[in-house]
Amino acid sequence: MNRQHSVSMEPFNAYIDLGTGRISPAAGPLVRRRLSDMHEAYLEPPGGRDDLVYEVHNIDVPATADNILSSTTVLYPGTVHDEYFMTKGHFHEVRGRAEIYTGISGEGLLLMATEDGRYAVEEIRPGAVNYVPGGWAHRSVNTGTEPLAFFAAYVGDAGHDYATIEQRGFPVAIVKGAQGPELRKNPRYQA
Ligand code: M6P
Ligand code: ZN
Repeated sequence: MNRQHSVSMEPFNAYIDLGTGRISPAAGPLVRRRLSDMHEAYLEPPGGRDDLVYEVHNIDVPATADNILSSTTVLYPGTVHDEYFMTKGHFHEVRGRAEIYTGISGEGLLLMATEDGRYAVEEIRPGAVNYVPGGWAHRSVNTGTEPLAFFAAYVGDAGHDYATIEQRGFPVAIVKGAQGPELRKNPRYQA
């Protein structure tokens, strides 16, 4: 068979600064999230603070199943009370869509959870590749003292479902303990 696929895009490169995780020149929209964009995500509200928590540097391609969307996230170090700075976290709207992360700089944890309340935690660090299967919500957490940067890639039609996490939360939070990061049950979690 001699099937031809219609070619609609040209190949291109993007460049990640392996020190900072930023993509330059910008290859797509930059998303910045502050504490005021996600105050309900923390176990205890951050009060009047409005720190910049993270930036997402996107590589812009059409959000279709033919494409792979990708971005770097630069998550700054800090805490809200004893809870480490983290991303909002989301399920994919198309629940079966998977995602891959790979660490660039800094150190942190990837918290994942299913809708029926299972959870998993894996480290994010340079050289680690995190595989997030379909059906697992994902949130990254900076447990270090430097910015945490990682690259993420996922099927283009996955979509971000933030509402489910905003309503139910994650089963656990990651907090700063005497010996390092600890898991704490989220009393507001709704399975
Ligand atoms: C990763 C990917 C992105 C996501 C970003 C920030 O780079 O999963 O899709 O946007 O982290 O996380 P969130 O969208 O949950 O704020
Ligand atoms: Zn995702």
